[in-house]
Amino acid sequence: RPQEPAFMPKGDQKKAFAVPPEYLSEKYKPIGPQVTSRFGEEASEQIPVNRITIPPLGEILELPRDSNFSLFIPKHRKLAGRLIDIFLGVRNVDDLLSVAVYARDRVNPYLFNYALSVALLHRPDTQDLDIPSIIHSFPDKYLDSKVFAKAREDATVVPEGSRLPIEVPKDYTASDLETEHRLAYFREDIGLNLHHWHWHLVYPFEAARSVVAKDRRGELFYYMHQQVIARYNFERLSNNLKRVTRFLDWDAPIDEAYFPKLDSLVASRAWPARVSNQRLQNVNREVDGLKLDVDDMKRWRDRIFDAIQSGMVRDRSGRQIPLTEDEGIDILGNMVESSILSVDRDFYGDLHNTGHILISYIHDPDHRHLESFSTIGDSATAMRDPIFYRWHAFIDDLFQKFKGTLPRYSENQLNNPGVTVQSVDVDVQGGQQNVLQTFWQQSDVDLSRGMDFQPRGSVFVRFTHLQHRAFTYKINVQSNQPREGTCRIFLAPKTDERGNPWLLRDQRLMFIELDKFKVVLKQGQNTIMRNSIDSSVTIPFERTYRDLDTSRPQGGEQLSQFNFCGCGWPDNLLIPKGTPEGLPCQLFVMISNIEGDRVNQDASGQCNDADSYCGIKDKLYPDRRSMGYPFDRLPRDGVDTLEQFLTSNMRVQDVSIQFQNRTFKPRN
Ligand code: CUO
Repeated sequence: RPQEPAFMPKGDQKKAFAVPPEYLSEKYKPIGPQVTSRFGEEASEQIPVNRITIPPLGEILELPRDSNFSLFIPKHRKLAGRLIDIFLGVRNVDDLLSVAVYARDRVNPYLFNYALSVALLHRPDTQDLDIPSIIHSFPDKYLDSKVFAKAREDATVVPEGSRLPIEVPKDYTASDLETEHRLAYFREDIGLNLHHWHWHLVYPFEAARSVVAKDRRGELFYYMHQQVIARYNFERLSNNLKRVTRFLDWDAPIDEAYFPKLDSLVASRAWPARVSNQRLQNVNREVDGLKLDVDDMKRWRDRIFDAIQSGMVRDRSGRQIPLTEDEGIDILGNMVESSILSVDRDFYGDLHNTGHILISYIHDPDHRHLESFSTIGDSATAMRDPIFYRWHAFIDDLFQKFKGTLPRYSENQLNNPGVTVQSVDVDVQGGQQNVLQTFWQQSDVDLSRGMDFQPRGSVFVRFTHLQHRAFTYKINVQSNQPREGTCRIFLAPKTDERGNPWLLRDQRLMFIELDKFKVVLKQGQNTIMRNSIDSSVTIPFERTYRDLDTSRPQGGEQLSQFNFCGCGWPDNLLIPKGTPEGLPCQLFVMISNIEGDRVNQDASGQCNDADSYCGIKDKLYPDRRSMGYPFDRLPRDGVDTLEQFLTSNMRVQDVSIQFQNRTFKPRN
């Protein structure tokens, strides 16, 4: 802190910018030469920065450098929008470099990083630029605050090469007295939080329309977060906890407490905690330009319920728009979140975002204690707090109420005549068939980018996360003619929290997507083999923690889409934890009819490998069906159980997830 300039590639610490003296911020101008030589003397290469007329930064500078920054706060969003416009508006990459260098030391670092990331993601001429992962820029949002003092000490005292990784204990935010702490390994998983940050970076709810209006973004907001809740509930059942309860009564005390034990290196403050039994309060914080009442949220909620019930929403001009089978969920997603695509943001409000804000200021709603927001107020940290899941369970239930009004899929809409899935098995590496295996694994991440060390050099932190053994699906399919199809794979617990068999109307909400891919079938017998690592839901571990991947090519196209490519469920959480005795589960496989699936486009290129939750950059969502199909709607009449739901192109296999309480040391 301050971090290195954002363009500086990893491992190239010998480069420095040759900055025009007037670009230095006011406090550094008098000592300009010393500051520029700070990096300059060690540099083998000077990168020239052109002198251009810098667009006025104006109100962007109103957010102090040492403040926290949140996209949920409209004032902060507006400032980010201004800076993004500036970054998008300059003529070429050289000018972008100039304005970025100029802004870097003047603008709030979080705001700067966010705006530059969005600009690099959307400028046609920066598609081949690589920017640091947020875990490297702001490791303080992802790691126990104790680590940083140790890291600084190590960097000063221990020569590079002799430094040992600093180990973060697996349980550092609470003890087992707190039952919710059983889920900490999931909520605080670094890859999970990186995925969430990237998802919201790729799908901002407010920016230029060309940036926001991505294909089916409202529906994807619903689906990605629905899967978060399904996966969280799966983890809860793995830990002998019942499904998460919706946060419904906004006047009642909130049972869940959360003490994040994160320090903001930028704001030099600890992230606020929430004790048990706090209640939502009206927020009135001049400093953030916020005046929001709990009653506002209640009005918006009631209007949204009315819209769902009547199947109609009204736009700003009072026109009635039907919530159709195909597009209703997209309209509703944008309305509930809300994004600028909402049909009427004044009338339907900003329900989901306001929930994040009110909860995040519960400890200091009128700023009398001069405290900032808590972790749920920032998409990089929101998933750490148990209340996040209660809030999103409520949001998801709104969407499910709407889905409950849609016609059920008929047998005809589900079947794929001529296709029979005969068997499904899972071969687990070095294990028993149909027994998935999970365990703890340790990995190392380099902190040196996000901290200002003298002398410099890598400092590694070792953290513990859930992992599973790689496995392969083996699916036998009979087809009466050559054809294509889409193979959809889901997993759910076999029984509810009491050990009772599910009604499908409940179990359908527990199905987590594991994979989805196109298959080409020949006439007769086919065997489909598919590796877990190729899942359409996940990105590989190396991409989540990018700098661990030493094999990646230096330059060229592969680097280009990092910010988009950073979106994807972390591979290490593909399979829920399970239990030591083996959690009984049902693996569901379906080969759907390609005629209802196909989207006509060329989806080849980079970052098309985690499309289920993230879509594909600059392309249509690659599956025409409703997201979550075939479990996104209530089962047809007369169908109570999964078995009754099955048509010949579907198959269910009993599997179990066995958790081994062992910790494996780092792979490198
Ligand atoms: Cu992702 Cu509430 O939307 O956090």
